[in-house]
Amino acid sequence: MQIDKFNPLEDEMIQVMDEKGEIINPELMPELTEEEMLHLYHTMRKARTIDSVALSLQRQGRMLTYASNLGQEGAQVGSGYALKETDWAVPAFRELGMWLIKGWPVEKILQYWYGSEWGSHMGKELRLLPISVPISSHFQHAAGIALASKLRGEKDVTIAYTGDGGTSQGDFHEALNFAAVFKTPNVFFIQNNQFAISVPRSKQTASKNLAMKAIAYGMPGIHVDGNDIFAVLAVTRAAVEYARENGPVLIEAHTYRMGAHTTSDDPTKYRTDSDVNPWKAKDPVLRLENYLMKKGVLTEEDIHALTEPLEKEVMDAYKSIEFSSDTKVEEIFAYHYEEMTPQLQDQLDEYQAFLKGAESDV
Ligand SMILES: Cc1ncc(C[n+]2csc(CCOP(=O)(O)OP(=O)(O)O)c2C)c(N)n1
Repeated sequence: MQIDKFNPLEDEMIQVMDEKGEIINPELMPELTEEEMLHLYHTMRKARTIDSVALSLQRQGRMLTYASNLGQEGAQVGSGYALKETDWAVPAFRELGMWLIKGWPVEKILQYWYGSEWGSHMGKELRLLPISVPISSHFQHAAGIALASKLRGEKDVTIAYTGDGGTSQGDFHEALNFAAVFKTPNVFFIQNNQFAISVPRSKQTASKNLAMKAIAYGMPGIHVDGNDIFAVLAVTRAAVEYARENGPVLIEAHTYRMGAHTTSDDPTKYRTDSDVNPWKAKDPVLRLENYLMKKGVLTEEDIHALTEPLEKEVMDAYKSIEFSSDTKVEEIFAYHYEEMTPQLQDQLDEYQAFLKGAESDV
């Protein structure tokens, strides 16, 4: 696929597989063995299982706030699978499928949402940055990491994720501008799930699509069906290879957040069943399931047989970290920089002085 030939102004969206799992664009079908396809399917099912277990634990009061990924697994797993092991990934907070592909262990993911700082200690070798809740601020980090890779001649690509809401943030535009000027090896990946909490995509921008933002910065922009894992993989693979040699690419993956924004949100306040229902037929997991069943590599029995072991795996992972939240406040200051910045040191000193004061008050 020639990534720089796509014209986002024409408002087309790249698809490989339709809603019934039929391949409609065979020339774009990514090269994958059957084993790899089953691995992608398994990872999407694992993501879905983590979501449902975490929601249930949160409702039982055993988990803090949780952000659901339901319906976005195709965009997450497909894009993550396009990366080489040494490529960097810089997520927002709704990238579960990509985290699994990158190798962030299930127990660590659950530990993060459980509220323990230790969940974010994923080790340097994964080349995965911790969750970033401040919207799009991490786009600046992604541009910086890619510039560093380029200056060191390492040929690694840095992919950064945000939602449609994140594209309204100044950091998003600054990072894209910087990356295009310095031709950094970045892929900027927007999961357009149609909402930023209750604010619909139509209130973020008057542009026809988000991919066309790339044109103003001077980089290729591609619009892809985010619920079609083959299309997402094909587009992201091509974008990653383009970025490795030439400079940044912007991808908009068109998807839908089927669940609530987080466990503190009630989406019935701002959307109805008739908004959500049409997206059920576009479900990325069902779509891949249909394809694999037609191909004869997956049966109804296989599909059901996965449910219990996955639930057990996720629940066991959770039990291994439940009650592990003994983070000391000092650890929060110590982790993010190799050497603590003067500002952080000031804050830590203030905190320790406060503790001393509190002790002497007793
Ligand atoms: C800088 C900043 N402003 C506001 C918020 C509060 N906030 C948390 S999530 C969110 C919406 C994000 O929407 P989007 O980027 O579309 O991602 P999605 O949640 O849909 O995955 C907002 C406004 C924040 N975390 N950071």
